[in-house]
Amino acid sequence: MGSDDTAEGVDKAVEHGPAEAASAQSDPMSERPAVPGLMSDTPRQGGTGPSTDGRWSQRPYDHPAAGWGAAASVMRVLARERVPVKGTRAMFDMNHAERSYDCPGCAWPDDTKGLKLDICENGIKHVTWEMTHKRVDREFFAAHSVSELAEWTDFDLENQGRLTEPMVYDAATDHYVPISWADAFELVGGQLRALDNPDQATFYTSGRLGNEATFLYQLMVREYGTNNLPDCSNMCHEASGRALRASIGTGKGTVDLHDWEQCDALFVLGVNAASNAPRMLTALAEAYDRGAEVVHVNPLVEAGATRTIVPHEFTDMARLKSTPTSTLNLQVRPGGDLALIRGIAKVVLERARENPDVLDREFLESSTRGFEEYRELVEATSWDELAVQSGLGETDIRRAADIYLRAERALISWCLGVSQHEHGVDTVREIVNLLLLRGNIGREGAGPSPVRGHSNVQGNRTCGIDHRPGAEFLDRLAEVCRIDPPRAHGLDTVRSIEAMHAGELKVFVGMGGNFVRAAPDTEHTAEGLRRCELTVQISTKLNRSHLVHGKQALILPCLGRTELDEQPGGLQSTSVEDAMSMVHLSTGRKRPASPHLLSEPAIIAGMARATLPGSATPWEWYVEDYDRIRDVMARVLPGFEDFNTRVRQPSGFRIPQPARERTFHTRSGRAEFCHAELPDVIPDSADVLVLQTMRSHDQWNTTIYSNNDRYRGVRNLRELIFMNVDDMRARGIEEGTPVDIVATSKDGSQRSLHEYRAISYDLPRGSAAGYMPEMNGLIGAADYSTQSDQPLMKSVRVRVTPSTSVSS
Ligand SMILES: Nc1nc2c(c(=O)[nH]1)N[C@H]1C(S)=C(S)[C@@H](COP(=O)(O)OP(=O)(O)OC[C@H]3O[C@@H](n4cnc5c(=O)[nH]c(N)nc54)[C@H](O)[C@@H]3O)O[C@H]1N2
Ligand SMILES: Nc1nc2c(c(=O)[nH]1)N[C@H]1C(S)=C(S)[C@@H](COP(=O)(O)OP(=O)(O)OC[C@H]3O[C@@H](n4cnc5c(=O)[nH]c(N)nc54)[C@H](O)[C@@H]3O)O[C@H]1N2
Ligand SMILES: [Mo]
Repeated sequence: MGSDDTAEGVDKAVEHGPAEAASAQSDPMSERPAVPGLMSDTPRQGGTGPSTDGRWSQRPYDHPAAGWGAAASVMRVLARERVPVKGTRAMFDMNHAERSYDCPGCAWPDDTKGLKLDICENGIKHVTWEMTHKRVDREFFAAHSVSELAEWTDFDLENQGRLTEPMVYDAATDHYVPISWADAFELVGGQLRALDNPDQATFYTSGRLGNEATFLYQLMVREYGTNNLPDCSNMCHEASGRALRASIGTGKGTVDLHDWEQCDALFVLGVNAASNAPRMLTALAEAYDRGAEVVHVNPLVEAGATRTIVPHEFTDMARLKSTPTSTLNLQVRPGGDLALIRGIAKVVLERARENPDVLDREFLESSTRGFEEYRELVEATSWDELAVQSGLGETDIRRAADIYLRAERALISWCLGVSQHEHGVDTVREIVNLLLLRGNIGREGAGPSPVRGHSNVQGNRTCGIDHRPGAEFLDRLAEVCRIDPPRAHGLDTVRSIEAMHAGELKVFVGMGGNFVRAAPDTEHTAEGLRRCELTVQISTKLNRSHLVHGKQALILPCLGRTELDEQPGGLQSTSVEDAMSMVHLSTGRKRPASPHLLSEPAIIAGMARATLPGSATPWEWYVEDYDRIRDVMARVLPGFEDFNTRVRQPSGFRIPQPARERTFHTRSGRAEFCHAELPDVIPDSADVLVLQTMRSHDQWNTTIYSNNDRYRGVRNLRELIFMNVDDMRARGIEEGTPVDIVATSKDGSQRSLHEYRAISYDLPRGSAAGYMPEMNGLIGAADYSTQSDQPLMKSVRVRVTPSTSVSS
């Protein structure tokens, strides 16, 4: 089960010692708190990737992104999942053929021209991971106790294949044993009915859930009586949503792919496009080719920020022809984006003193509020401050400003590098401030463009997964669905974990995802889940969250997006919304992994009926034909009118985006300038580094495909920390040697990881980087943004020292 993926570019690598070298010492684990759910008997604390005794190596990657390395990696994955033929067909079906399914990977929109093969390496990996022929059945669970499985790596858990039937935890034997669907629903319903009040249960959503299931899920939860609807978005783009809502009256970006094709300047902040939104590479290369300027803002120069081989241009691949994807790379300090953007605004305002037409004065006057105050704030901010806080020199900021000013149409996009910080909301609002200055919103080729994560995370929010629902939405839900939804705000991800510890939560339902691994403070989250009376996981594959469970626990296996969903009304499709607000249908094409699987809507309906026996909602009738769910959604959700007809148009339909038409649904009816103070993002002590936790190229959030990170030149290693070489020297750390990492939380508590490999990397002094989810254990429960309640996954304050327990 070892890692069989080979990293491109490692042939010239200096090979370091085997990974075990660091672990061959007297047992340092004994003095450490055990990290629940991780491999307890081995010093390899991560325990997420495949076990390996292969040698690890790292060398800079100097090839263009995508290309044949990507193609070769895909072929290996297809072979591993034993689906070469179907896998190949699957990738041609995906996103394109009539009645096909939407890529369950990222939320980047499809190429609506429909002429090209809009697929990517990681999307294919993702689909084949779901399509595997391997199965986790009752014999598997009979053979392995939960305690035994808890010692397995996360890779090995998921690598067993697809779950096949509902299972319930049997405490007497410490095994999961089969349970009928009816009994499983009754167990959920019985527990929920028995709670003192509905707020003692929480209902998590991962961003994979289709819109129809989403709508039913939130309906069930609200009819039951709570708004406890935490979701992965609480860890992802919550900040973006809140900022955009405050600034322009809608929680989404305003642009679509056409705008990406029209802009003259494109700013890409905090995105690792080559790994996490590979289809964006095409847009970047096309932009460059037609003469648009592309600015990448990132502490790391990621692979997609230099050159790419356009993934679907097979002739380019054959000729190894690459296209540049950038005109300027700015290696900002972590959290320094706000200072950079303010610096650009400062130059814009400076120029406007000479030439007032630099500003879109008419737009500023007619459609915005708070401009003069913003001007004063920016002018009062010194270049020294901006330079220190951004980590960039004035010259670089001016270069970026020149690009912004030269552009008739500018588009700014961002992802987690912006949102997962203390000042994520202020930073996104500053991005909007800058756009407003030159009227770069609500016209072709211009606007804000958050790059969403999960394929339907945006649709989930649109369709009601929101722990802070608006009154208007609740009123319509009440009227159309004839329920009395609760009005008080519910719990998000961070607060759900708190409530578990306070004994206020008894039931956790996870609609997809891998909560214990995705959430911060792994040990603390695990303990919270263990305190629950019941944990329910609706999943496709076995993961850590099945093994870190409540007193009672259920695994409810569901159909994946690639699979045929047959109901009495015929073959069903579900709809999804991409990062640019396009809603379209997705229809599975493959025979289900097991005849005992139910669709997510069917599982929700089953739980709802058992929980709400007297409910007037026609749960079973909805599930017979999803058109019926869409008809109700059309009446509740603005922009979904005539849903069933419009979603069947060839590329679906776009949800109206008032801000795109320069209609701002803010209280003032205008776009609002934000006047945030420039945050101080520099730690007090020079000893402290700001650590970001990110994805490797070969993982999907908590799903690890291999221990390689091709574009960062890493092979066979995940327990690493990338550091600036001068920071290493200052701490007496040699290249590739083991280090201990101690994080200090906002509340003063400390968490640590031991024997991680220090790797020198081109990143700003004072910063460091490593992989999630291994490093989630460093992020304290108290470490979330007060602006967004998002865990601070991109700014963990750490001290790094050579490992004490190792004789070098
Ligand atoms: N293959 C694959 N695709 C995915 C995912 C996956 O795991 N695998 N996950 C999906 C999900 S849910 C999401 S949300 C997205 C995540 O997509 P990304 O946001 O690309 O995810 P990360 O790997 O966390 O990378 C964060 C990036 O931000 C940069 N960064 C860190 N701190 C800062 C900062 O302070 N300022 C700036 N400007 N940049 C910074 C990092 O160097 C890195 O390039 O991808 C989605 N797509
Ligand atoms: N330190 C740190 N932590 C992070 C982040 C970070 O950057 N740093 N990123 C955060 C972000 S942006 C996100 S979005 C979260 C991700 O958090 P989650 O969404 O909770 O995690 P995933 O790893 O995407 O979930 C994978 C599991 O989903 C299940 N699954 C897959 N497909 C389906 C399906 O079709 N239906 C159902 N019901 N289940 C399915 C499988 O069982 C699989 O094991 O992690 C967050 N955690
Ligand atoms: Mo995400």
